[in-house]
Amino acid sequence: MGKSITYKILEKHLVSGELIKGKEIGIKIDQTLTQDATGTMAYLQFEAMGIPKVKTELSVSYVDHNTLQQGFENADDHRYLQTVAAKYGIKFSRPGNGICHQVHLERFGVPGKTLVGSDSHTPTGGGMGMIAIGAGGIDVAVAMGGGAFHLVSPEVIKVNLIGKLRKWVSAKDVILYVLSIISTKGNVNKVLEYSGEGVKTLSVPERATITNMGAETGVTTSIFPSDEVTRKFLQAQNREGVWQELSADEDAEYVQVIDIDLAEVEPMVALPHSPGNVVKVKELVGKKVDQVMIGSCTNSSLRDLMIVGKLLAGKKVNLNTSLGIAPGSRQVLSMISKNGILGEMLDAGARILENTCGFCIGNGQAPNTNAVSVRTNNRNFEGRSGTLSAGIYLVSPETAVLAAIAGEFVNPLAMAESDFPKIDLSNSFDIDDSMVIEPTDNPDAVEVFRGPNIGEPPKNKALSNILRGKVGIKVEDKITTDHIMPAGQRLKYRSNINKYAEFVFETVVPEFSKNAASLRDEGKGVFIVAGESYGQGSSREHAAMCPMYLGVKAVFAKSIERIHAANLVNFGILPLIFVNPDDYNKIDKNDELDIGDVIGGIDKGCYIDIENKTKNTQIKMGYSLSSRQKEILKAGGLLNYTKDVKERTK
Ligand code: MIC
Ligand code: SF4
Repeated sequence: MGKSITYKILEKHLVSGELIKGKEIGIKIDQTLTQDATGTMAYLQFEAMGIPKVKTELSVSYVDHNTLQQGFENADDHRYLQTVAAKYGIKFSRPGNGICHQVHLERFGVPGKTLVGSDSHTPTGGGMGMIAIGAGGIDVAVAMGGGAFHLVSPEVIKVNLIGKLRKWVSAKDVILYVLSIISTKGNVNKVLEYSGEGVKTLSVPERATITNMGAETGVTTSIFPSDEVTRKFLQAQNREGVWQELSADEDAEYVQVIDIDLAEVEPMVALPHSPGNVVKVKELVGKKVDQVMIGSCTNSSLRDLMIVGKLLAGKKVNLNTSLGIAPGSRQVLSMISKNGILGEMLDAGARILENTCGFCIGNGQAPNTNAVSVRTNNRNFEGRSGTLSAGIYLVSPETAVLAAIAGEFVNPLAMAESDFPKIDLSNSFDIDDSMVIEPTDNPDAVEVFRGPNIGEPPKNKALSNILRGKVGIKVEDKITTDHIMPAGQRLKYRSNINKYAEFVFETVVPEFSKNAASLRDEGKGVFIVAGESYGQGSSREHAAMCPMYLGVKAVFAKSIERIHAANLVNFGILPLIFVNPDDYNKIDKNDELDIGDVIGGIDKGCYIDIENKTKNTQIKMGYSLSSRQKEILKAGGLLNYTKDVKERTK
């Protein structure tokens, strides 16, 4: 049996375990990336490991999430990140250089290499044939220290692309279409591998739009072959030397094949409040639009902004609609400023925003009450935009810009084919890496800057054999990490766990944090009860770290998403799954629970019994943990475990 691209790369990087579907493996990581909102904790944890210099081929620290700098906190974090990068051998991409995934694709990605990033959209790199995986900051810290990254050997789904997209339909519509087929649930430990003759009709940034938003399906990652198109992209970035061809064997093994005829794909839109609520744009034609935001790591490449600018040329933004545009990188911004496209945008009445995550993470541009906000980013979770009552609609740049001009949804396919702009994506990009600071040759001379916003990573104790406590919260299906640990205005506390923990479940049950902290102070455990797909969305380990700090000991859910489940283990919280999903109905908020012989339960097999003292019932919980994860849990988290291993191997 032949091999998929995924398995070829994994095999080359395998350092532990067997590459057999469903089994845990450890792989060597060539590159890492962090962004500022997750990076501060990742580097604090890296420092705590006591390793003098990163051991990867390349590690880059980006600042792109928190750049509003209201108050001293963000700027303090940036200084910390800059100095820690200089000291430990990490490149530092300064605020203003662009969004991590876009810049990494342009300047650092290498086909065939492995990348882990402390951001769930790290799979953007799959657009150029990398195995690029999002993870919690501490997993990235371990990888920087030369440790393996652990994952379950995935099931690979082939997405066979046939034909060519019509004019007015673009990569975003393809990934929204994929989401309409496989949804946001049930795709844990899978990889989407694209293939077929349609692949060569898509440029690298278009492929990256598709792999980027693959994150919303819950797969481990998505990957495209590396071909002539990839070579040309790298050549235009003056990096042709790192190119290598990558393709799957003819008879490669896949668990499923999804055929997509690109010529049949229509403009799609994800309705509020989930990227999986996908319908065709034509169903919304005429719906009034209050705000349009174009940008984010999904759709902010030169290609996307050139199309947007050309469509705006000579037109005006509708008077009842606000249009904001945030280019993805300084390279894109600089190029559109030189070729006149930026001027077209301004003349049309667009508001030009900084080339960062910005609106995508709720950092500014909150829409009006009950707004219809049409955006090109990848997530439309309730409240993430900063306005709880607003509905966010995720679309392609083409659909977005037409809505901004008309003030309502327009079906791009109703436009004449000949009106679709012709763009020249010249063969070379403007290259200027002067906003990437190289690490120093003299690390001893660097003093790491720690402003008052930089706290210590919280510590946990080894797991107790008996857990007693109360259910602190009971939530339903599809609770995202944005529900657990809000970003937006709260982002600036990412480096200060003590403070940030005050906002756990802020938009769901505002008093959760206070109540949990009092239970913790009384010496009682706190439990979370959840439905399906708990912890969807971002990789933010704060959604595990802050609950741990508040005394959360276990999550009982119908299912838990991959990155969040790994983060829970990394912070010593038991991720338990209802063996019988109906048992979800047998536990309520404030119920007193007892779990006896936890350690025995973990060691023995795959079940733990919990006793609901309030209802006088027993519930069977299951788990799927590797032996390594069991040891991490027993140690009280990955930091303790890593220290223990270091001690033992001294
Ligand atoms: C997101 O898109 O949700 C984020 C903000 O980029 C997160 C990371 C974070 O919470 O800092 C992600 O995708 O992992
Ligand atoms: Fe930034 Fe949004 Fe991309 Fe997350 S999804 S990295 S917040 S642009």
